[in-house]
Amino acid sequence: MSDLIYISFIGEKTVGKSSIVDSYDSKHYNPDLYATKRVETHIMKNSFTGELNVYVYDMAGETHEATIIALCAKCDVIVLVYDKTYKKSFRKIDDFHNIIIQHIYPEKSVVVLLGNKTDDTLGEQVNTDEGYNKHQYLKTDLFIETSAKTGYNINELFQKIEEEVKKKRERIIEVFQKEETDYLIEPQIHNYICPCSCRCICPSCRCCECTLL
Ligand SMILES: Nc1nc2c(ncn2[C@@H]2O[C@H](COP(=O)(O)OP(=O)(O)O)[C@@H](O)[C@H]2O)c(=O)[nH]1
Ligand SMILES: [Mg+2]
Repeated sequence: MSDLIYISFIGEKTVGKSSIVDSYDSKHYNPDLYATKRVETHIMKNSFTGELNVYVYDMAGETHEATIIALCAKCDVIVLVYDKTYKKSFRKIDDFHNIIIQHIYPEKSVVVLLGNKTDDTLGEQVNTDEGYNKHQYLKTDLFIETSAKTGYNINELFQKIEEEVKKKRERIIEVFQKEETDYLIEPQIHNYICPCSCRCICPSCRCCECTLL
């Protein structure tokens, strides 16, 4: 099992995707970031357990749908970002969600809804309840509000992502192990022994093509 977490940040331009990653990575806010011109990648050491590396794709606001699809297939985590001070970016979340939901595995992928710029309370156009309702409506795994500017909830974001990824990975292993166990005990449940000399204990495989079956 890979110890890398692949994360994509998706959202309208200027919602703060690069600033969130930068704020976590460098531990300070840089108001002079250049606009992302293409898909950017950052490799960061997770600062909580130190066990997991976080690999972030920061997408430009106008990233082509095909690029989003290709990256979604690869990612463990998709963070859908909107700007709390810009209603249009919140509405756009539905479009992005529509694209990604068709191209991810819900059992494997963690989808996060993130409202950024909590520090700008005067400019707020999307309140916490609206964000939370959208999270419930879209059934995203996590909902969080952050400020890349003040650092509010930035560490918590990555911590929660890591916890959620671990949970999903453990669940996949559990299901896989259960399926293996079920397969092994199934013949005993049926209490089946092939009447010919092949000693097959599976009633459905027809491995011996026994004419007595
Ligand atoms: N007030 C405030 N401004 C922010 C915050 N995060 C980003 N910005 C500003 O929003 C603008 C766009 O940020 P950027 O990270 O480039 O957005 P991106 O296009 O989504 O990557 C920049 O001027 C940032 O300084 C935040 O949490 N609060
Ligand atoms: Mg950017």
